[in-house]
Amino acid sequence: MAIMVNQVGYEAAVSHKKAVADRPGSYVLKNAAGEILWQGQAGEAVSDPLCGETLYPLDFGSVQAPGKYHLESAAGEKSDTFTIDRDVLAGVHNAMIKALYFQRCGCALEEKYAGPYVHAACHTGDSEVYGEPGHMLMAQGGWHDAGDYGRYITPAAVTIGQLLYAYWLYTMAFQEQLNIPESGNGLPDVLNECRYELEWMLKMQREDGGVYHKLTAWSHADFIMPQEDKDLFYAYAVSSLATADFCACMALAARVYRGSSTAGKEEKEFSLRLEAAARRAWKWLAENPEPLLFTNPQGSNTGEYGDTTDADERLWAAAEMMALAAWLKEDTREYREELCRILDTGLAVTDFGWTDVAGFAALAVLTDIDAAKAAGEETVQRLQTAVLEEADRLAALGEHNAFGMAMGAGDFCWGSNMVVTNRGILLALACKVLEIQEDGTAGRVARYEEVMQAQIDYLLGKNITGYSFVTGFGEHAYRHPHLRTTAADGIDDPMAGWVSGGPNGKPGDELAIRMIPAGTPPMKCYLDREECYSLNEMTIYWNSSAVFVTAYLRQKAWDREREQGEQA
Ligand code: 9MR
Ligand code: ZN
Repeated sequence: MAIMVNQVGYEAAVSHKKAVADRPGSYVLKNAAGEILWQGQAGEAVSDPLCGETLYPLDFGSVQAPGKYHLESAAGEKSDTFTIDRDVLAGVHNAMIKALYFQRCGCALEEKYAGPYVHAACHTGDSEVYGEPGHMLMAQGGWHDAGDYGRYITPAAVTIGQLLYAYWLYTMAFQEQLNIPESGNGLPDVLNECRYELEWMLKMQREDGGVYHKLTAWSHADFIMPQEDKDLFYAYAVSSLATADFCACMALAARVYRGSSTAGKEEKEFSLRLEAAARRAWKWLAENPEPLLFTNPQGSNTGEYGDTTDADERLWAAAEMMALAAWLKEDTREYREELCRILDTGLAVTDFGWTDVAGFAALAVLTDIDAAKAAGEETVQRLQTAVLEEADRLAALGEHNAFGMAMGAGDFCWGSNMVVTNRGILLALACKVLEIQEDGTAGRVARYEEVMQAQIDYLLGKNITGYSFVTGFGEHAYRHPHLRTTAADGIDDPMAGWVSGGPNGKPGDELAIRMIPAGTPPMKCYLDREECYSLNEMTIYWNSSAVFVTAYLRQKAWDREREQGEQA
């Protein structure tokens, strides 16, 4: 790919419209009729450490007219086509949420909602508590985690956390109906879809409050449809990781479902169930202060989602319990003490992945006035400082590569696309902090937003592979996710809206190891091959992370339009 663009497109009113080319010289922007709307020189050469090429940035931010365009070099090389329009991210944003519906387990997918991607109800049987033969658990439901059919608490909690915060902060971006079974019931569909997962999570809690780490078979199924997978599923050991994430997630959901402007009697009842579950989990955590981590039993190959510490999970739980208690005007002391105790150990509070969830504690405290009051000024300042320092570090990374993105060469790990979008979440939170501080430096917000835009541009095609990393979106969207249903359903195209894990500098599957020569620059370590689970799987939490960032960008574009309207 000689000219790399965001293949979905650029928001008309936003001035960050950038591409990258591999040749210097002059370029034009043409519409479908061949008319030239912009002409300019590529910027100075950048020796890019992420992909190992010398590249030349293009900036056509002055073009605002809606339309379908491509970029063209003097030698006649063309980019993929893309759109410039208002709310250009709407389609991909909604598809990334709707994709979760296709992961629903325990129910049939009907043509009305699923189009051609129908299947009969899957995994309808009871599961056995691992190590307790005959002790059965009725834990049907939830979303398949990824390309496999397992369901795991810690990534589930992160997915729900990202979606609920995105909804809570950028509600306008969640107004469209998604054609899921609950659509039209008065509740935003993102809350309907999340409820499907939350109902399953509730079933994973033991009577004493502890939460089973995961529900999977002993080994991953072959590439078969889910209803054909008849393996026995096990509920594996209770862990403090799962219990703390569960606690946080339930406390947050209790607040969001009850506090949502559309909440009716049913949502209130649901919220009370979530709250009770959160309290039981909290009690378990208090009674079990030692880390209870998780490792797979020998010989089992389903996901582990292991961790070396549960401090960040306990921190998130304390923050959400504190926020909930503050919202209910209850005593928050117990939660604040735990929050401060863990913060005092000096752990970082800027990540939003399943290994490190501490960033969610910062989200909880910094996005809610009552929670901030409960935390106290000192803690608020400490969290704000940490968030802004990290945002500055990320923004600075953008100055050292041709894509303007907050990535270093070492950041391209398994699921690197989540690193890309989770950094977008951190930058969004930093913008919120600046807004609260009423920091007059609008330039700082603009800089963070520019980097957020670069993260999304990358995801949608402005990268060295030339692929858009979201199925169904872009002229060259990847088409072969490591996803069992897609592999087995006999349909050519995968369903739209799945974010690929993306380039992985340390490939971890057989085919990728064989095909990618050692020393390949990290952004080039990608293959659009179904077999490559370490490069091209999809997961619920890679989608939710991207949804957060598209929600921010959509909402900001509207805010800007409104401000401009008011000024006019
Ligand atoms: O997303 C996970 C990635 O960060 C890890 O490096 C990898 C290996 O442990 O596991 C990934 O998670 C997989 C999970 O274990 C099972 N479901 C599919 C997930 C995505 O590949
Ligand atoms: Zn299933």
